[in-house]
Amino acid sequence: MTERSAFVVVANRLPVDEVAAEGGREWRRSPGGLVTALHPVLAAHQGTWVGWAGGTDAAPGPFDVDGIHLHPVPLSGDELEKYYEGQSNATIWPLYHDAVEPPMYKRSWRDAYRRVNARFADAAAEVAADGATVWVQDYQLQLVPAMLRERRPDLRIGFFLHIPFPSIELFMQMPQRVEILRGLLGADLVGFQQRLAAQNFIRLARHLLGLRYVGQTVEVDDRRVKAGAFPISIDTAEMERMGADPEVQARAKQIRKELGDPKTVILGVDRLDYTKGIEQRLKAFRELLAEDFLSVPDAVMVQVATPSRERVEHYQTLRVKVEREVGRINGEYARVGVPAVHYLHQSYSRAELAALYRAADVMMVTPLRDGMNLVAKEYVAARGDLGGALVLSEFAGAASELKQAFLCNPHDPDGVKDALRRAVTVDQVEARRRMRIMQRHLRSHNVERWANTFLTELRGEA
Ligand code: GDG
Repeated sequence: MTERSAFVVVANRLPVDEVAAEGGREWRRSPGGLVTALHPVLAAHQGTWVGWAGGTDAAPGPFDVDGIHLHPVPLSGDELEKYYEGQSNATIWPLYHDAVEPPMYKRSWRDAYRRVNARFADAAAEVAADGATVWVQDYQLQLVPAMLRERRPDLRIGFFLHIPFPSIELFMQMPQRVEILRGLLGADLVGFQQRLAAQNFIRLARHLLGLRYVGQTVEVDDRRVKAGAFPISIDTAEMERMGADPEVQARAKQIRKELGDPKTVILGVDRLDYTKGIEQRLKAFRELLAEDFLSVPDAVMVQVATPSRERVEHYQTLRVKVEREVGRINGEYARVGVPAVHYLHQSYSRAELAALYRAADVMMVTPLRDGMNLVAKEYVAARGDLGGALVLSEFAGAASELKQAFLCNPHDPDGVKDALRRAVTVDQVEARRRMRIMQRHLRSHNVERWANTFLTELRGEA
C-alpha cells in the first residue's frame, strides 16, 4: 500500500522534468515558484504531490525527488487533447480571462474534464492520511475539491486559482457552470489572486445556487466555505541573488553589446499567449518609431515569446499575428544587421532570463488580463542596481501591489504609448525611488509568505 501523507498537493503537473542523465534518464525538480514555496512544507510532512508527469505513455509508479513523494496520474493522448487542450485551455482559460478570445464549448471536452478530475481525486484520496490537509491547484482541477470531499469527508481541503475568476455574466456562459461551482465549493478555503475574484465567486454562489453568505464565507450543506485573496509571489531572495550574480551581470553586458549597445533596450518576456498583450506592446513600439520618438539603433526591443499550448488553435493564430507584426516593424525600421525587434520564440534558462532583466532599460508587461504575472515581480527583484523601469498593465494582478510601475490600460493604444514614453524618459532619481519601494514590498511579500498565509488560514489557525 502507498505510504500516506498528512500534506498533499494536487496540481495538473508534477514539479519535475525528466532529463537525460548518465546511464539513462532521471527526474529533476523543475524550477518554479510553486514548488520552491511548497517544498519546505512538503519535506517537513513527508508530503506527496499528485500530478501528471508529462507524456501519454503509461505513467511511472510513485517515486521520490528531493524528499518529496511524487504520485503520477496518467493521461491518454485523447484526454490530453480534450481535458487539457480543450476544456482547460480552449474553454476555461479564455472564459476566465474576460473572453479576450471566444471560449469554445464541447460536450466531449467536458466529459473528459470530469473523468480526469475524478482520477486526480481518486489519487489524492489514496495518498492522504486521516485528517490530512490537501491543497488543490488551479483551473484544470476545479471539480476535484467536491469529488475529494465525497470520497474523504475527513480531509481539510484548500483550492487556489492562479488565474482570474470572471464576473457572473461571463461565468454564466459555461454549460458546466453548476458542476464547476459545486466542485469549488467542496473546498474549505477557496483562494484567489485578487479580492475582486473572491467577491465574484461569493456572489456567484448566491446567484446560481441561492446560497447565503456572511462576509467572505458561504454556507453550503451545513458547512462553511471561505473565499479570500492570496496574491501569489516569487522567491524574491533567489531572484535577487541571480540578479547580483557576477556571471549574470557579465552576460547582461554581453547581451547589450550584442544588441549594438543601444541607449534603450525594451524587453518583453511571456509565454506566447493571447492574454499577454504582446501585439499591443509591439504596436506601441511601432507607433513610437513612426513618430520618431524612438529610433533604431538607439532603441531596440527584445521579445521572448516562450512556446506554449501549440496545438490549440487560438495559439496558432496568435503566433501568426505576432510574427506578422514583428516582420512589419523590422521591414519598416530595421537596418542591415540591426533589427528593431529581436523576436525569440524559444525557452531560456532562469539565468539567461535574469541577464535579460538586468540588460533591459524598460520591461513591458502588458496583459489584457492576468491572474498575477510573475515576470513583473521577477524583473523588479532582479534589479538590485535599482536600474530599469517597469511598464505594467492595470489588468495584471501584480498592478495592485506594484503601484510604482508605469501603469497602463493595454486596451488603449495611446495609454500604452504614454506609459512607455514616460518609462523611457524617467529621470534616474525617480526611477530608483520607484524600484526601491517595489523591491521592499517583494522582500516581505514573497512566495513563502503566500503559501504560509494560505495554509494557516486553511488549518483554521488564522
Ligand atoms: C499563471 C497565471 C500567475 C517564462 N519564459 C520562460 C520562463 N518563464 C517563467 C517566468 C515566470 C513564469 O514562467 C510565467 O509566470 P507568469 O505569472 O508570468 O504567467 P503564467 O505562465 O500565465 O502563470 C499568472 C501564475 O500562474 C502564478 O500564479 O502569476 O497570472 O497566468 O516565472 O520567468 N522560465 C524559463 N524559461 C523561459 O523561457 N526558465
